[in-house]
Amino acid sequence: MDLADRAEAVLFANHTGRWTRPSAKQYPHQWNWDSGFISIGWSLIDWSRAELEIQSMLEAQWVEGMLPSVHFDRQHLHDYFPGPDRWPRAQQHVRRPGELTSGISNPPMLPIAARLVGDRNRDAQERRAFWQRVLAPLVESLRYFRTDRRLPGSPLVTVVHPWETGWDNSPRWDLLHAAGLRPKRPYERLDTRAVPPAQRPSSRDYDGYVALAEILDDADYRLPAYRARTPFLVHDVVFDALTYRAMGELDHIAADLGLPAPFPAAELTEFQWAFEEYHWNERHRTYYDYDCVGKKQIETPSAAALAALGGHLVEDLERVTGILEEHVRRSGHALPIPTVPSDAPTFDPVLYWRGPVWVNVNWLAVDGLLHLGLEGAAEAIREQTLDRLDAAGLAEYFNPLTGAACGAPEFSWSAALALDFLANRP
Ligand code: 2M8
Repeated sequence: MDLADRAEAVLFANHTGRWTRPSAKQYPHQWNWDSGFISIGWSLIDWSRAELEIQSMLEAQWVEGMLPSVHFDRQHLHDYFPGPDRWPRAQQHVRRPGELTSGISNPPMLPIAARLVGDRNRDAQERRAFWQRVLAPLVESLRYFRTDRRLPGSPLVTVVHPWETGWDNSPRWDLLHAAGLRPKRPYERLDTRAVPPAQRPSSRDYDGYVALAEILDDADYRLPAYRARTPFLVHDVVFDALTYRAMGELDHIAADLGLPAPFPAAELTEFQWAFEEYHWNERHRTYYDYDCVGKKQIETPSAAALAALGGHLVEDLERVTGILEEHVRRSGHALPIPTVPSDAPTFDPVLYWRGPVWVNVNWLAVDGLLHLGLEGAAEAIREQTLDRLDAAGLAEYFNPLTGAACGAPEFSWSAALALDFLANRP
């Protein structure tokens, strides 16, 4: 079977009837940013499933507007840790009775996907009907960041948990280690049953994740109460960049429907200025995350600044080529882009978000480079990513030194984005 057929087969196999699991064994529920990427893949082969993917995620929305990171499947509550019992108060926030969710959000890929999925439907009536159905809840999901996730003096999103960023154990979040948090309730991990422990976060990481979830739940997910007790509050460069893009995409959808812009231009400009102020580092000439507790940038080498190009708010070509060249040089000129440059002391070729190649990171970088007109660089990354997938399979992530598949096999966003890469070849 060729790569496109294999990718389609993965999506069909992981589809539950309501949504698409990231992987059958390791991640048996619906994940928010995964569903964004996955719907982009579906839009190429079965448009109605792309719409269903987005609608199903919207069914997990909170009364405050938040779209949670995980939408649980009741049939698999014993197959994944942490389940909804670790987010008990979260269940009172869910708008639709009966839905079960986590208590944190995820990078807003869903509004971006809604734009791309809509654009792929050539029937203008169907496209508009879809956009009419999803626009209001998607706008609410971004407004939530403004109303419930802002710290005084900054319009950027305050992210409360490494799981919220999607880059769980990235060295970007190692500041959590210093806090030495331990959960109150004992717990048992399930993630190392199917994937080797050397490819998964450490016990110390999990202690921190579970303890932060407890603090969040005790605070009933309200930022002021959480802020008083947590060591972890960040402005994530990828999250902020995608939020900026998401606002613009929803403005585009609203304009198409003849509605006023939900996010006025002044708001986008204010966000862009703050992005520059908090994230740009003149000395290292790159974009870093910002630690809102320690009130300083987190100067950790990673591919985050490249993934952030998918947010379409970095326009300075000199900066972009500098960041890309530096990352590639530090990684022995190998492509696709690893999550951490291979010469960094924190680099580990198989350890999850601490070095391996991830398809979504490369997809975001390619999308951003194309937006800036840097076709040559974009095509090189796209072709190398497709070669990797073709040779090693549609796995969750890859060892950048050997090309070997790591993590869960038959991973949905790897399949979905492979389809998109193939469709976008010149
Ligand atoms: C991973 O995160 C979950 C927790 O949300 C986990 O490790 O169990 C991350 O790779 C995240 O980015 C992804 O959305 C999720 C599902 O694929 O798995």
